[in-house]
Amino acid sequence: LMETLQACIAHGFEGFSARYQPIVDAQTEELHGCEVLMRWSDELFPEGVTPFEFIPYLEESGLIGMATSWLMDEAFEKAARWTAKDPAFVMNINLSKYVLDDPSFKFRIVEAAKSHRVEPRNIMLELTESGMITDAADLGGTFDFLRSQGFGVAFDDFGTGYASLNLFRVIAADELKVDRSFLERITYDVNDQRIVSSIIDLCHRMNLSVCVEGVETEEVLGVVRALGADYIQGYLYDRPLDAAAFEEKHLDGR
Ligand code: G
Ligand code: G
Ligand code: G
Ligand code: MN
Ligand code: NA
Repeated sequence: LMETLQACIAHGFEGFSARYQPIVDAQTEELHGCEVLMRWSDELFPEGVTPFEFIPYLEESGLIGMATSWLMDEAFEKAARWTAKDPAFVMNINLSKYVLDDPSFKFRIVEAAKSHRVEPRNIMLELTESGMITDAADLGGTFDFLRSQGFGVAFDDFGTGYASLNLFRVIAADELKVDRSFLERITYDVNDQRIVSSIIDLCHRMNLSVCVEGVETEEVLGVVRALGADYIQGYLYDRPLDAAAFEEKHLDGR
């Protein structure tokens, strides 16, 4: 796997692609933006390789920075087009903690936005909670810089890792994404409802908006909406789509 990944990257990111999943406003169900997700396929692995399998390889080998940089160019070009149609459109992109180990990567983000003529306020940088445990204080400085440039910052997969509430003290953020595991029993488990409700209240008190991920049914939508979620992402609206399909289905007529 590692060798094939390396070869594909050396050949201009062969087999790499971007998928875009809509994020909607919880109250109006109108389009708010999207999350861009990396995909990779190769004929040597006919069953497909999920990001859960190949991203750790990219991280361990130090190739994640190059791959993320490639994805940014791919995605920011689309973001420029989509924000022209809808100025409030926000594109979320995932940053592994490892890409930020490279102190120059933050400048690459600024440069990518400039060269594609995307306003930083239309970009939300997602950092997975598990990536924040070790160097939260260092990351705080990096994210302060990115926020000072106008980018939004989101805590991703919240609730699954080992991060403590200290996170809220050392990293200033704009959004929190509740991990989809909290939705599995949310329609009947009062405990899970209270947890999600409390996360939402905490965020609102700290001036963060809340995106709930993994909403698959109207029933779950009803519950998370009642609990006060701001944004919804999930198969109820759509799966991650290629750019052309996303644009046609979700931005047509804008
Ligand atoms: O798209 P999917 O749900 O299968 O993604 C699985 C995991 O891979 C998610 O945790 C997601 O955050 C991660 N992922 C997808 N694209 C990227 C990316 O470009 N960079 C990083 N670091 N993680 C990504
Ligand atoms: O308006 P301001 O920039 O302060 O808000 C930042 C984010 O925090 C907004 O995206 C908004 O969704 C969220 N927010 C803050 N307080 C509340 C609240 O009481 N209710 C809701 N629904 N969202 C809030
Ligand atoms: O970056 P993050 O770990 O949040 O990645 C989101 C992942 O969740 C994506 O890989 C996407 O494919 C997946 N996903 C998005 N919506 C749903 C959903 O409604 N159900 C399930 N099972 N997965 C989802
Ligand atoms: Mn994410
Ligand atoms: Na997540």
